[in-house]
Amino acid sequence: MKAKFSLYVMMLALVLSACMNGAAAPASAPAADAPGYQIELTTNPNPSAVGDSEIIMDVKDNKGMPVTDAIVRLNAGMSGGMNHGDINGRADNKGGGKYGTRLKFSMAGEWNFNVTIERPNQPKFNKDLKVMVKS
Ligand SMILES: [Cu+2]
Repeated sequence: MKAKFSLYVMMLALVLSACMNGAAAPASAPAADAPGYQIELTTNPNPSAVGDSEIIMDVKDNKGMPVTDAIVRLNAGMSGGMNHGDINGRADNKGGGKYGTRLKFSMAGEWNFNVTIERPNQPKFNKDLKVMVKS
């Protein structure tokens, strides 16, 4: 009985540490000389809900002008490091500074989007954005 219990605790600890490893993956901070970008992330449906969702990112430069020549990549996961599989990839350039992709929210709660912006002759820019997903 006691042995069984401690085995259970050990397994739980393993699962938890697996989650923590995910959380510890550092969201790289933007380089000091990186240009500022404004990224407005919206979902469709809005408010966000569990299930398939469209993700739209409206990217503007630090003067408020639409950024149309970027490669925008996303890495999405639940805050707190729960593992829901790899959700990452390149968003489609929809024109006019809008970039979009689709994904499936598998669980309600806070999700983190790590957004990377790459442009010709510009330092890579990286930002975390939070989305609250309802059940
Ligand atoms: Cu979760």
